[in-house]
Amino acid sequence: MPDSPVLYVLNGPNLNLLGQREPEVYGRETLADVQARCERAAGKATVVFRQTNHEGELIDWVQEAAGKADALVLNPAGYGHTSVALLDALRTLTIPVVECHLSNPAARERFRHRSYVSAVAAGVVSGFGPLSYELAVQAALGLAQERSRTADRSV
Ligand code: DHK
Repeated sequence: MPDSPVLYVLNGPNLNLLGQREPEVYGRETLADVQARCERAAGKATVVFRQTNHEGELIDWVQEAAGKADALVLNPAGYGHTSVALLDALRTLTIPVVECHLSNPAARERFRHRSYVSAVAAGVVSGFGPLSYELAVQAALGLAQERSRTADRSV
């Protein structure tokens, strides 16, 4: 891993509405606030932080991350519960993927209990509001660092 690793933080549909959308579930912070938290938590790492409402665009970014990122934090939002195509894209990655949710889907409606992303994620952080993102960033960078140490040892 380079001195300044690159971390992709990708966000799925409706997360652009954070702060206004169901604040009792998702809180009052905006996506810009969450981005600032991620950048703070990432320290010297470069954070590429994006949001889209479009499944194909999210998949394009996952594919882009394969060549450019050392780790990925993903809040797939609703697509996590539905998208086999997103799962297939994630399966092509060799970098660590950390799934992240503001709410705790396991404590919500049944249809939110299944996550296609969890099948390929190194781990899941959920239920801590915007703090979930900070924890996910720390975990993703920690995993990337361990991975590069292991790779160094094998040469
Ligand atoms: C965000 C969403 O938009 C929902 O579709 C997921 C997730 C939960 C979150 O908690 O961040 O079910």
